[in-house]
Amino acid sequence: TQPDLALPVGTTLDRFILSEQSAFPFATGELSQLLRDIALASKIINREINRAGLIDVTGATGTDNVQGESQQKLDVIANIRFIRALKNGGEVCAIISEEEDDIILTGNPNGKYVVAIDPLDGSSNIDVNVSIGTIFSIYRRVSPVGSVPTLADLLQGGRQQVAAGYVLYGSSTILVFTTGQGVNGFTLDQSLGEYILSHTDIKQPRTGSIFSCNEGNVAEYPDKIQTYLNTCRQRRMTGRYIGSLVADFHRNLIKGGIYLYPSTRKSPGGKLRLLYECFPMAFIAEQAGGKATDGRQAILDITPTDLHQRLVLYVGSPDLIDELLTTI
Ligand code: AHM
Ligand code: MG
Repeated sequence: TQPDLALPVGTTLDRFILSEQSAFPFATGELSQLLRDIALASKIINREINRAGLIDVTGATGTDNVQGESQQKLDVIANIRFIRALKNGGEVCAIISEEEDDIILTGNPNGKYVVAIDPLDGSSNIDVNVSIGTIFSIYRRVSPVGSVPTLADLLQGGRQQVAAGYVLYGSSTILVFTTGQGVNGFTLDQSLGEYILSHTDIKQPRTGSIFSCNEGNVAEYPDKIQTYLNTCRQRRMTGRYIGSLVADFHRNLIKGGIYLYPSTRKSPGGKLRLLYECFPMAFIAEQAGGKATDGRQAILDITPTDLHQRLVLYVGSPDLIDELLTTI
């Protein structure tokens, strides 16, 4: 049967995923299950974030937290939760997480997929009730199913992503993802515990009036970037910077704008991580009509060499990125 590609606002995430899957007659449903696993883990994290101030107070919820683990920082809890969900799900053979140095083998050598994840991004905002996020990227493994996964499975390059997304734990919680057929957003209805389609086929405005960067670092940015930022100010564009990539990206995706994380003295090659920050955001941006570049080439065309490689990132509305590229 023909899939219903234009599902209405109000559709549940599960129904949406099933519908996308039916567009591929030979799909086994494993990717669908994987997306559902990530969604479930994110709901658990969402719950933990919402009462973060309480779990941190020793004794307020008992000495152990809900996972039966001693009280731990939220980013560690998020890491544990996502890895557990991906291990239990069975579809994933290997994971790279911002929180761990090496590839994590899930113990499912028959899993067809590998995942790169930043379980809780925006660490400086975690303890102060400001928006934070989860970022994920999914690849089909290149090593034979049943064998031990290798580095090559995770270093395939951004164009090989089969899906990517983020969860923004903000004034409401929203899951935004793409499987290469456009970008859709699902707002968490807390009373139902369900993600509900709220933003269909998201398109980034061609241009916009927002620029986002850490202004405290401006003196360290390359001269040409400083020149570009001066132009933004002269035009009276709006400066907005949360310091959580997911939140800054999401706002600019919806309203139109540009996000910049240039090189600084502390991070000469850029700060953001290629595998679980830049690649997934670049995939989503391109699917929404936006652009992502390091100033030299499209982020998705960069060949990764290292699991935790860092990169300069400029991402946003296509006209603003084009203009930046003519300046630098
Ligand atoms: P993190 O992964 O340690 O949280 O760092 C990534 C974050 C991004 O969310 C955000 O865009 C950036 O770092 C902010 O960096 P800065 O505080 O240098 O402006
Ligand atoms: Mg991060």
